[in-house]
Amino acid sequence: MTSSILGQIEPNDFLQKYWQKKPLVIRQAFNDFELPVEADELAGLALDEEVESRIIIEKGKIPWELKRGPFTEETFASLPPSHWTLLVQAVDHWVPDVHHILEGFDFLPSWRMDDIMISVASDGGSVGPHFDQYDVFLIQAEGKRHWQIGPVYDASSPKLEGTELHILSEFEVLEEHVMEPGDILYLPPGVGHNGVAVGDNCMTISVGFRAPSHREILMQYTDFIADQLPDSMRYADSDQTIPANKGEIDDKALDRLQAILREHIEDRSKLAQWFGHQMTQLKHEQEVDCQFESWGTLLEALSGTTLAVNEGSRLAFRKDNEQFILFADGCDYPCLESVTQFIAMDLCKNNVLYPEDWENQASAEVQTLILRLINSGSLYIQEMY
Ligand SMILES: [Mn+2]
Repeated sequence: MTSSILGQIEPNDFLQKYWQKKPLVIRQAFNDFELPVEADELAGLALDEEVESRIIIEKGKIPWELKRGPFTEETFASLPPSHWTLLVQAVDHWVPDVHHILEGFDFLPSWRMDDIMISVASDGGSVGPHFDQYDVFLIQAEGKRHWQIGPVYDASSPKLEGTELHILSEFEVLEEHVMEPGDILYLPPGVGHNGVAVGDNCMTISVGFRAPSHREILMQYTDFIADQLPDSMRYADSDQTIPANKGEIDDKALDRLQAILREHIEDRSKLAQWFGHQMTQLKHEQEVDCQFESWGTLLEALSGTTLAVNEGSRLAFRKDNEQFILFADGCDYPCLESVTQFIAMDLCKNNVLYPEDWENQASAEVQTLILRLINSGSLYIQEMY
């Protein structure tokens, strides 16, 4: 499943006509779609306390009852015969085959991608008509789902009372589609949608995209900047003249304030640093297989292996005239040499390194980079196949 998930559609066409603009149904998007995870395996994950999961029962103790995992065998045994949905978050972190689905999304920046959520529903199962704040590709993996698609909704749209879920109380249906295994529905942010399982074993894989809100961008970036500033840097007005009225906040005062704001906001290298950290930040603690004290000890362990990016890891890089930084799981790795930069870009693109990348006398910088990425859990040693 390494080709694009857009099927017959050219990625360029998709970006111009549909991305963030309008819904799209892609029939049989994969050449030969294989189920990347079994429903039983998802139920198993929902028993694990490290995994975030939910069950939604339409006719539960209350309408649209929401239960939060981890669950037990008894939870599943006590479910009604129909109209329930199990949702498991970040399945790509736990199941490598699910992670590989992301490879089909090479036409978008990887740092825009969020974790993969998978839902399994019994006949009639649904989470109700709603909208999301982000773009989502809904891949039908098993069974059938009947989708109703509506117009764009927002925070002011009326919601159903008496449930924790955000369900639209008024939902207008503009389009309807029945999705079968291998079909994909793309929805831009805000588009109302309602998917109802047709028959049991309805599995839908949802690939969502991260988009920080303006609020988050402003708050987090200014926090990041503010943490680096000494208290001694102050509003200064050595050019002050006698005010016409001592109570007036004049244009010059605002100019001085704007100059301060601009000075910090226009620092693109700081902006890149903050954004790289932010977009590669992990939601789950990384498991580190083994630590190596030196390149020598690592090299022994590397014989006959490749190095793979951890399925839970997030990588990105930023290069401009002044610097090259690799970001991995919220850490930054400045790369000065072109060979190190090449390795960093290769990792971002292909998620794997081969022996030729470190054999033949890797430079000290390459050695340090690989060693640090392994010791922090961003890379792991993979048996050669
Ligand atoms: Mn949704």
